[in-house]
Amino acid sequence: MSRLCSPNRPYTLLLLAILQLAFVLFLYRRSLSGSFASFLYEDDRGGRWDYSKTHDVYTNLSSVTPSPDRDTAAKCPAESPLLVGPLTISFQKIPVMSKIARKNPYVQAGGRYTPPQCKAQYKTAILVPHRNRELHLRHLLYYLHPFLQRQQLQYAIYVIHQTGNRTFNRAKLLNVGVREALKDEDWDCLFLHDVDLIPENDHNQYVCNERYPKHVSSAMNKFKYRLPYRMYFGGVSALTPDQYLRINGFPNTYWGWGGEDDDISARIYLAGMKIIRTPLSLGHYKMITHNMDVGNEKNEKRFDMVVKVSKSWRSDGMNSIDYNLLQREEFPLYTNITVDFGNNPNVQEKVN
Ligand code: BGN
Repeated sequence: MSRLCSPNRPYTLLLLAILQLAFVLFLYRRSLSGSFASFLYEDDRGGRWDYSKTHDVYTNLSSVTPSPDRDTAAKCPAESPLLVGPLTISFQKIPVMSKIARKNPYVQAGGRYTPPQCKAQYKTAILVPHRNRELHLRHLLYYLHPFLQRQQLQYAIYVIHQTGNRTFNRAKLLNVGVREALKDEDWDCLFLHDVDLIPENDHNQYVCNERYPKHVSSAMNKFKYRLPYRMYFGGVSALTPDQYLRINGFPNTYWGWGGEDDDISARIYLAGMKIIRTPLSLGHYKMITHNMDVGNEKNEKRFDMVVKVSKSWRSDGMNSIDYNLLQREEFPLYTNITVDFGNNPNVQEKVN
């Protein structure tokens, strides 16, 4: 048995593949009346990118100057002329917040931005669940602000911070972020973004697909720039507020690592939609390597929970969320939303 479990054994891989297949079939059996769950790739627009030739993430931004009359400025073009393609990304130096703010002079309090030279055609809110990852957050802000400005979007970055020592709950933090962000602005698109993932190509537009929820981080270096499995929906995803509400948001009951993204993926099909993905050539992301977080241990209940999603999704989500908002602060580079999910690490929430 121990030989079988060795990760190098071909039997183990075969067994994992069979388990994966059984899991996916089981998960989607109700929603798809027998047919196999499928997803779509967004139009590639012929892109084959050479990631060996990269550009500085701040390229072209010094040429951006405010239009003399903002009210009469023309609409921004459908594709920004500022885009450069693959970006140079390194995690060796950790930029300090004041330096990032200096490099992004047009970013306003709360991490908000409106293009100074043209009228944005699109409004995107970026929501980042967070706890104890300050260094990762600095990397993310350093890369994401210029990335989004080159796309000529109106945007804001929200960091939703879980206080206290209860087990981390990524999906519930995102529900909180969505509810709070929609109080500020009628956002066209919600980007749900892990703090440790940096986009590698600025043609990966941070806009939603009008028909389907989009999985954006389709090619992460951690998974050798491929999907780890067919229905993967983790990392970075994008939904319109309407799509988000159609799936009743994300589950509130996944405490700890894993499974919540599989629950969300299943919700999309259960609500009668499909997943659309950023093409692999464009959806390149670099992950900042790190150890498992303390307070975000693997959720041992996740397998049991995921198979019950067809029963739980209508009652566990945006319509059942309950939280104690402690603070909303407008920092120079982001809006910080601090939320308290309780303080007892030994008490797990009951799963319906
Ligand atoms: C999967 C996890 C995901 C995670 C990916 C990538 C589970 C639940 C299985 C029912 N899913 O295995 O949550 O994003 O790995 O790391 O563990």
